[in-house]
Amino acid sequence: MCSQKDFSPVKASKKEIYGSRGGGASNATNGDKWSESMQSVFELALENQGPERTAQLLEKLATQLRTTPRPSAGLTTPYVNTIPVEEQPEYPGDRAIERRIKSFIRWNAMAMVVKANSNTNVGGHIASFASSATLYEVAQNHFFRGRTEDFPGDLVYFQGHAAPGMYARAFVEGRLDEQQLANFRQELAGGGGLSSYPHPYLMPEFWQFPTVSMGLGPIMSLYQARFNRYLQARGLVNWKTEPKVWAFLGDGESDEPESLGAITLAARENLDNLIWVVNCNLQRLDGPVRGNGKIIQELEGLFRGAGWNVIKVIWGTEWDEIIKRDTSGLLLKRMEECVDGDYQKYIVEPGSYTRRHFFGKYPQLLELVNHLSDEQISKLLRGGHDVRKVYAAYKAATEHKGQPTVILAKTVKGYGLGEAGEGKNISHQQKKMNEKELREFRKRFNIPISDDVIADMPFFRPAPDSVETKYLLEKRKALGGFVPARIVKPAKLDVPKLDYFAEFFKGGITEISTTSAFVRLVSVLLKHKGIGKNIVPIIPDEARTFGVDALFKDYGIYSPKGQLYEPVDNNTLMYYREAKDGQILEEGISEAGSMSSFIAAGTSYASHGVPMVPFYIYYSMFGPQRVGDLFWLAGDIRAKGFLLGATSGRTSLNGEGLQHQDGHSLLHASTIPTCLPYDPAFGYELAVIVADGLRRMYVEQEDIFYYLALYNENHPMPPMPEGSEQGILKGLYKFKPGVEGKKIKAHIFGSGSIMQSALKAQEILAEKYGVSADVWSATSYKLLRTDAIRTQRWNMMHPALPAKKNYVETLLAKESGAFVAVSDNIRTVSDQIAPWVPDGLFSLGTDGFGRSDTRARLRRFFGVDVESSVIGTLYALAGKKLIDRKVVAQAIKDLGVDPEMAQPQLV
Ligand SMILES: Cc1ncc(C[n+]2csc(CCOP(=O)(O)OP(=O)(O)O)c2C)c(N)n1
Ligand SMILES: [Mg+2]
Repeated sequence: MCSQKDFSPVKASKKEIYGSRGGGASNATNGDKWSESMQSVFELALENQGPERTAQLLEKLATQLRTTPRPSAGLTTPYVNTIPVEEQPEYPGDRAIERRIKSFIRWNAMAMVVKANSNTNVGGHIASFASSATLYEVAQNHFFRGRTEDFPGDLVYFQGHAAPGMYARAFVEGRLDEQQLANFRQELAGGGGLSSYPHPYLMPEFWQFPTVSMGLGPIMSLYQARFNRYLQARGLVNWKTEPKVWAFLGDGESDEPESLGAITLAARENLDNLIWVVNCNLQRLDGPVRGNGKIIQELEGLFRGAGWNVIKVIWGTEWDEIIKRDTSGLLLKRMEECVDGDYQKYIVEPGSYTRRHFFGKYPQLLELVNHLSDEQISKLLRGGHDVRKVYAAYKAATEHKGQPTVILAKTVKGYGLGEAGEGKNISHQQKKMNEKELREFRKRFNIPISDDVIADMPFFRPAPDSVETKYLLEKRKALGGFVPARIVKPAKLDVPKLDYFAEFFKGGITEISTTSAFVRLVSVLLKHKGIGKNIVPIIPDEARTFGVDALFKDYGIYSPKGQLYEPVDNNTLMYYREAKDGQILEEGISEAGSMSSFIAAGTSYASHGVPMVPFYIYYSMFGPQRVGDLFWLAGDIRAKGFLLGATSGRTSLNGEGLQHQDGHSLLHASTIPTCLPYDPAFGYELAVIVADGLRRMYVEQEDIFYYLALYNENHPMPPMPEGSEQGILKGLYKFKPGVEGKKIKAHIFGSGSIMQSALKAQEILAEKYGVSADVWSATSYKLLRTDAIRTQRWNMMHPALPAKKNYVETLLAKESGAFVAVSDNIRTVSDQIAPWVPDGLFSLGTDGFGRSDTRARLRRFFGVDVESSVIGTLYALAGKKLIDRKVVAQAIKDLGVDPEMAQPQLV
């Protein structure tokens, strides 16, 4: 216990404000002294004032600390590098050679964009890569590991707008040729070109992850890192070394909810296989990201609060000495009080401005830079441009255990572009450079291009036997190969044949919904010897809604921690069972997270050579409407698997109302080129579609995915009509012919639950109105349309040859009468095939906002119930003059439909 006499707090000099992080003179010993001093004050207070008063005093001090004008005080550290100089490792590479390589890459990246824009207006970005070249080059020379025989390769999410830099490197590596570079953003040009951004769909051997829609790269990388853990936990991979997942994102990109919305998951699940690098150039497209604040400090607070390891890389090596020499603490004060808007200005203005405004605010600080010229001041590097600082951060990040790491690297947008756009608000859009600017760029980066050709912006690749080429190739070889590279070794799955699903073809005695049929189908698949283990059921907190909870007990919910508690319902059949090797991904309430898991699982065949079959079942309204950009991305990234939009249909999900009742996801899904949307009415259709999907995706290796609308209305499940498989898959087949012997002929196309309206309407039409209506099951209007437009294009381009008929035309060639479609979706879904139906198609559908009521009332309101289907068919027949209009009027009366009833509002 200390006595009053013993109490002699160490006198701290101001420079110790930097603590052990300042990179200056302060060190761990001083930090210990501070800690000792505070401990002794604490003990003294306890002794003299007692615990209550001591608590009050401490609370008062803590309040003072919290109100210190610094964002998220308590969660942020001083505005200096996280890794102190003393802890900085030696740089393992040859900095001079690496700088030359980087300069060549910088030049080529700039040249390809400027060249492309000199004779076209295809756009492109220079400034993003200019700011992040060092961040990528350090990783390329020392960290990114390529795929080898026994290592799957690190998975790298490159910032989309930095793509020219990745092409430029691949060119210097000898992987791309001049022609490809010259055709940047001109993919349809002769000889082939390069896609604007990372698109595996367009460059399937190069890019792995689409990232340019901001926010998607970050969230996908996070779920990818988690999926890697899932694969390991389930014993599906056996990696000697675990791959890292790297994601590079912009500081502006951090504004996207997808970027930050799931970061707690990474900490909760201890994803130390995940490293994010935020390129903090302080700018986004229009201007500063946080002109009036500090994006680095704001992000540090957020990530630290979320449980991440945060490494700030703010100042370059030249600053070390200046920081060290500041004994007043004023330099840190100045660094902290300047906002990002100020820092941007220091880049654009000459060194004299920085001297006057930054250092000059406190005259003492001027002394720190008296020995530097204005020019030297203007060249004081930010940390993200200093390979030694970046290397230190990457090394620490790759070695860090137990937490994901985020590196916040401060850079300059458009670094090296000088007058043409360095640090300017317009720099994001900059894609032209005049000859003077090109010369300056060449001089600054020492590019060996002569005066007479500089205006043509030739690409520059060092000779194969040059020091630079040898160095660069050796580095990549040592790290396992080139990155990015998408290497797919086709691996077939032993998928079940159609007869495995025999139980679905027999029909059922009890009435069930297609959702229940699906849950049964998945449980059957999970038991399959060939692919059971490859199935990944994904669910966002709706398992009990759809009956997926039946799988909890047998398959378990994946949790890296297992189950640390006894579940409240462990005496029930469907208890909430979490397990370290659980097969189900229960994502909580996050459709974006669930889609990211779907994508990670659906691309596992490419990322890891381990094909997985995701079945993501969710509330259909919260599918493409909610996270449509991720659906679109699933196409780009060549994901495989099944998306199940359950509780589909504007009127089948009764009671839930406007924000739940979905009548348009099928249309959304139809817009994705590699998505096959289906609207099955019966269990056997579901089985045929899933069986064929498994074959196409996992045996034939087609890069496609499925969207299936599922309904929650129970109805009879009939046996499969013989020979209907092909029709089911193509999108239309005759399910139940109308009664024979009637003069008037009609056809009703039904889908999903509303097939029941069509079937009952068929009976009424025959009994009361003398109409024989065939009922067809329309399983996919999109696929019918795709077939039709393909045929149409062929016919248009081959006018001299006999015209081909599309599937719809062929199927309906011998049919006559009126054609009517009825579904629980907006009419545009069925109208997709109208041009090819003989004499047109009359669609009934659920256009308009849903509302809460019973199915019966909703279906009457929207006009898709039995009665409306009868009236619609008669009306279509009257339109073709096959019956008299009076019959329609009579039917409206007979069937008790109020012609003046309220209508869904449509504007
Ligand atoms: C979802 C989405 N919204 C908008 C854009 C358009 N956009 C392209 S780049 C950009 C600014 C990016 O700023 P930042 O993330 O800071 O990247 P930097 O180029 O500064 O590295 C914007 C808004 C986009 N690509 N994606
Ligand atoms: Mg930025």
